[in-house]
Amino acid sequence: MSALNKADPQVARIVEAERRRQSETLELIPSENHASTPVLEAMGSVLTDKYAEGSPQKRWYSGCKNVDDIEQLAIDRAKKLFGAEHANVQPHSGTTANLAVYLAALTPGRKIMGMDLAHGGHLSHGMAVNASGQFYKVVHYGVRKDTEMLDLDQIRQLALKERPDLLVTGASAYPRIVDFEGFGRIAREVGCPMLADIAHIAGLVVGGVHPHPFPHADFVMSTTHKTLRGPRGGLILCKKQWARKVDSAIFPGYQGGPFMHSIAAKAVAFFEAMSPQFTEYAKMVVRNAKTLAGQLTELGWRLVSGGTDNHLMLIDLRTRREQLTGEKAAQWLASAGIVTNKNLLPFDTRTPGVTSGIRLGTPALTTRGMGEQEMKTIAGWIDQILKSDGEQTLISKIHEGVLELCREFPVPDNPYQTAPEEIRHARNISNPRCKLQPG
Ligand code: DSN
Repeated sequence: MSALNKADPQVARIVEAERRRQSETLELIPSENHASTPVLEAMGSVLTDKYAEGSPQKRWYSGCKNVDDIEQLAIDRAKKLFGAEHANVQPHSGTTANLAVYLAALTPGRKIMGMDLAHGGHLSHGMAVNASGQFYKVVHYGVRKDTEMLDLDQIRQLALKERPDLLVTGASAYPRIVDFEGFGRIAREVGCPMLADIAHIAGLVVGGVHPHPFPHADFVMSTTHKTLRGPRGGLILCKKQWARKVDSAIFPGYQGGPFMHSIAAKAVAFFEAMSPQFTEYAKMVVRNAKTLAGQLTELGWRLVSGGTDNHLMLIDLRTRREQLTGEKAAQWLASAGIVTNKNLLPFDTRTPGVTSGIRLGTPALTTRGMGEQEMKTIAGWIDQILKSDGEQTLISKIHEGVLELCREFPVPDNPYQTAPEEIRHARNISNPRCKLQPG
């Protein structure tokens, strides 16, 4: 950052402040992670200078030889990593990727059926305030009130009644396995294509700790920066017959010039995710989440659906203190350096700005090399802060502990060299970079 420091110290200072904030806090927002330095280097490269509307070998502008090479490499790696027939690596974000799939699969006014945001779905699954809810008819499914889990029989009944033109699966706040095979059966029975949104769980899917959406889904979309630990961005994978429609939905449908620097960084992240270390990382993310969830439960906190199968969990704050809101809880935890987000619970009676829950996840802490012992410590801190009604002396004391833990587990330059001790041991990873061969 020395050039930036010299040229624009004002910006450099803010970037440095964010680097520090990340290194001195415990990041428990389940959609956040720490990308490796190789990913960051690709993001910060000269590829940002190039316009490249179109796709490899089919561009509108000259001078695309190198960006053709990088995009083709990213496409090939994405297809290999996810076992996909076709990949488009250009989406700028997950929401854009979802909208592009709708544009590819549907004409405006057709019907999508997706999970309600209030039950853990996503804005782009048909919320009225999102373009998806304005251009398409929408029917939402949710979780059962008694189990707080998806019930495929109920979803099937709704799908048979509503006859959607696209069935959308996947979530942003659902702590359980999504049964893509079961959803695929429903889509086939209804006679519509299926989209699996794996933005949250992509890293778990490629790490083999969540069932794969292929071959059940016609379209799979993801972000690249959550459990996949790449650069901020999106990705669409699909069956061959949808390839042309998906590509033209992205360009010229929704986007102009692709971000070639991001595409290069996606290529790096796909390469990293093919490594055995990444598989171990994905396993550890889930193991850590189960430990954190188990400990919170033991301490008396009710978790939505009773626990987790993936990287995230939702604490029902009302179980211990009726008046406690997600808004307050997240503020108290943040003052101790524990970063979470307020989140609606299924059937929540509070507003989205207040909420009765907080959402926690383990991808970023696992990248720092933390393991089960640290999860137990953090669960204890969360419990103490929430029970104390945000008592300041306690928060300050816990903040000291948080800083100490952060120093013990720094944000790694290259997470492939800082796997948890037990993983390093099990795999005898001395120089993981040497083991990474382009796939
Ligand atoms: N903002 C993302 C999340 O936190 O889950 C979803 O887009």
